[in-house]
Amino acid sequence: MAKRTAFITGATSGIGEATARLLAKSEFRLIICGRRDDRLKALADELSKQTEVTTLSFDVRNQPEVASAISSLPAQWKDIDVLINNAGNAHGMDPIQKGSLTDWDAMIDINVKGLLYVSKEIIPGMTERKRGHIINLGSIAGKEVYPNGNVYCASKYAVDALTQGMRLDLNAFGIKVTSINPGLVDTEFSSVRFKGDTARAANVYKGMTPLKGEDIADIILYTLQVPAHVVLADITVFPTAQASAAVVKRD
Ligand code: NDP
Ligand code: 8X3
Repeated sequence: MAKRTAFITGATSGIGEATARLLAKSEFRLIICGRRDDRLKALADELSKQTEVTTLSFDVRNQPEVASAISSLPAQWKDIDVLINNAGNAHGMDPIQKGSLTDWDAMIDINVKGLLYVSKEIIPGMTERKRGHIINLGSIAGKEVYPNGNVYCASKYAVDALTQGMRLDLNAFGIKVTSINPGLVDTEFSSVRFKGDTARAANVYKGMTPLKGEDIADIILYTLQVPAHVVLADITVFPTAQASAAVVKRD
């Protein structure tokens, strides 16, 4: 069977990188994306021993850059079967009265507008071909607001709304839309959120066993392998030690 083409944003670390590694071993050829070109190239070199891989380096915040990068794909890469909208981060964790405008802009621009800019380029091919699968990385933060989560939570609530909107609007075209909403996953996420403060980042996972990027990659692969008549619409996944956004059992 011909391999499906999967387009993964945020493939330079964490969940996106783990997903690229796992999909490369299965029935997928990959378009991997991120801003850190050195990491993209290294990952492409490694995974191209297993499948066909191409890279696209762009900032999801920059709409003309997104459009030009995706339209630069050669003909043999244009028919994208699977879009994994994974690029995103939290920036800061302050109470609303002390929040930074720069952090707020980053989260809205990357997590919400960036996801839209990428989707805008890829959805028309899917509607034309009347098939495709979009997987959006939401979060438990898009299902429950927690203290000091304010704008990050708002950005992930927006992702949840966009996922539902995509599912409704793309239903007529036979396109599957899935939302994956993890709790705590040990990636570069906390170190980005706390601006390189590695001690503060490590503290997020102290005394408990968090999920790994590979755990989410396993779920993504499963979601992509269910029969054509099945769609996993909305998945929330916690580490066993977590019961809600704010309730975590720690030793
Ligand atoms: P990482 O920080 O490890 O990875 C984030 C990825 O997003 C990187 O590959 C980064 O690539 C990319 N990215 C960030 N900003 C931009 C940008 N402006 N333009 C293009 N790419 C960008 O975090 P995770 O793997 O944990 O996060 C992946 C997704 O999972 C995010 O949407 C996050 O919100 C979500 N999530 C994470 C959870 C967690 O606890 N870790 C839990 C729930 C959801 P580069 O810097 O090279 O551009
Ligand atoms: C990341 C998980 O709990 O830090 O989306 O918001 S959390």
